[in-house]
Amino acid sequence: MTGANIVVKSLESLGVKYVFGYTGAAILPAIDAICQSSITMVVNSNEQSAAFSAAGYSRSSHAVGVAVVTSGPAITNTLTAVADSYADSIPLIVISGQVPEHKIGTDSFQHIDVANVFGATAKKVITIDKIEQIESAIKDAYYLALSGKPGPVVIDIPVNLLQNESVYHAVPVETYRDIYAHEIHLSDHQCQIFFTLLQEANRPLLYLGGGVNSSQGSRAIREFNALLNIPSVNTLMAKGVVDENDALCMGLLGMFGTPYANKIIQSNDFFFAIGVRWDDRVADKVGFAIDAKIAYIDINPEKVHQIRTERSPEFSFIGDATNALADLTRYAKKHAITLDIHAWQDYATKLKKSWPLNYNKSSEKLQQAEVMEILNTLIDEKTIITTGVGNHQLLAAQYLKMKNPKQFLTSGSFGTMGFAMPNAVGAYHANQNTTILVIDGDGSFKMNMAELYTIGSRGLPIKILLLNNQSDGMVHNLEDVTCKGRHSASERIYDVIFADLAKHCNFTYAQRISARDELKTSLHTFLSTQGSAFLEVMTDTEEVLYPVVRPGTSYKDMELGPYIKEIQPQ
Ligand SMILES: Cc1ncc(C[n+]2csc(CCOP(=O)(O)OP(=O)(O)O)c2C)c(N)n1
Ligand SMILES: [Mg+2]
Repeated sequence: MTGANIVVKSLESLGVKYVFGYTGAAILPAIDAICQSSITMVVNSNEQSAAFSAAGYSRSSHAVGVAVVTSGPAITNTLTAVADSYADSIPLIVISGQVPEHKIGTDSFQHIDVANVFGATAKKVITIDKIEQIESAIKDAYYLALSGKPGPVVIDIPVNLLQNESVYHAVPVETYRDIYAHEIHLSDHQCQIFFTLLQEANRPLLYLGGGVNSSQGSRAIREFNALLNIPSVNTLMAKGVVDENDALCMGLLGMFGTPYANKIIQSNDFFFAIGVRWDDRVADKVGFAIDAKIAYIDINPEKVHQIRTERSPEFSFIGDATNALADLTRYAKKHAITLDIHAWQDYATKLKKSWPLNYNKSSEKLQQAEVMEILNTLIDEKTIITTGVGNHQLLAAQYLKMKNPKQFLTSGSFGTMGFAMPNAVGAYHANQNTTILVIDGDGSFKMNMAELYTIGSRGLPIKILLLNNQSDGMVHNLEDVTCKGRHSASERIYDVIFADLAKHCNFTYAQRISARDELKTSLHTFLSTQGSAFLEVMTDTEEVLYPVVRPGTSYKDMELGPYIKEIQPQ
């Protein structure tokens, strides 16, 4: 069998149903074989989008998304999506065709040294130099990508090896899976130390991260907290890990976190961080003077060592957060552990009610925040959301209360504009009976606008909500503060009706609106359209995103803006 067919057989044995990619000479044998197999190839409009679609498949499921691209500019096009996945710990496989082996090192057409270029952005780069390696490399890459701190694996295969003949050994995939299947648990002694610290605390707070953003992780934290009812804050990567409608869930923490999350962190005395990497947009603001004891669980040894050095946690554990939480829950049940923190729970509940999000309600122009507020009442609890990067992203994170894990897909660490549409394509293929809703800004949308073609031409029933403030709003806001209001390169003076592009790309529903009285009904029609739908909402260029905790300042310096105020809860 050819190397190309070994690639296909290996992917099929791993249960891969879709690959996302783009063709070219060096990958052609593999793509030819894929298109004759049980695997469906989804052709994106460029390779960054293909890799993002594969990542969206992983972000919204338990499987690993696969992208297949050719050499040179094609594989370098995936670099941003690979780096994005690495930064957010997302499993991903990118397979690239390479120039034939005899041309490597000859300054050949479309050659790039993949191992060197991707060395710092991938969890692993595998350069295939023997056809016999292909089967084991692909099967191992799948489980390596998922294991420990998940991440992207790039497999580079010279085209002559895809064309040559070899033997497919059909090694059971479990052989590779089991390599990574070791479990580490908390001992009873460690559980006892943890609960002694927790019971000494009066104001404990959970700090939840992407490491628990899975069905098992979410179940584990919910079972743990069903016993203890500890207020929580979460990172962007952990939206929906606990039900955000819950009175004790304070939601997004950080530079643009909710008022109540950024307030509660100022008075906790036991900070239990789970599956987080202490992003500077969250943790720098805590500073080293946080007046709380710290407990930390994470699977990434490097991160735990860093935090042990920098923050001297009273308790820390390197291991899978799901297992550790299950151990703690078992111990708590066995020893009938309860917490006497009623005053703190009441404080948290009241804080959430007293400091609601708010925005400029007297403007004639629609506000992005207002769209989010209405949208939150219209989306069903299974809807999967992808976002761009900017004000619309953070407003979505603040206003949309997610009930379940893996529902809010966003570029957390890397902040990559252009993320939303291609990730939605991947999320759709992994969740075909679920509403997939893209929330994009006009700047972010433009970056991978060609995915309108992918979605429209394939008739994918994806809903795209474009919040068009005719600017790079987040930067526009920053310029008001740091550039004396000079708006350099952040306004879109030339108006294109993006909804018309969607119409031309065969969308079932495509509208632009700017009037308040159209908003609710348009959102409703848009969301209930059977096929692909595009709603462009024109919003206020001058809208400012609040709250904000500016770089170099701390949570006590949070600026709430002119509209967020304390109210008397009913
Ligand atoms: C690929 C990339 N380029 C540039 C940036 C810097 N950046 C962050 S937010 C932003 C503005 C985003 O504009 P838009 O998508 O319209 O969102 P808005 O803030 O207007 O809601 C820019 C330019 C980035 N994050 N990613
Ligand atoms: Mg914008």
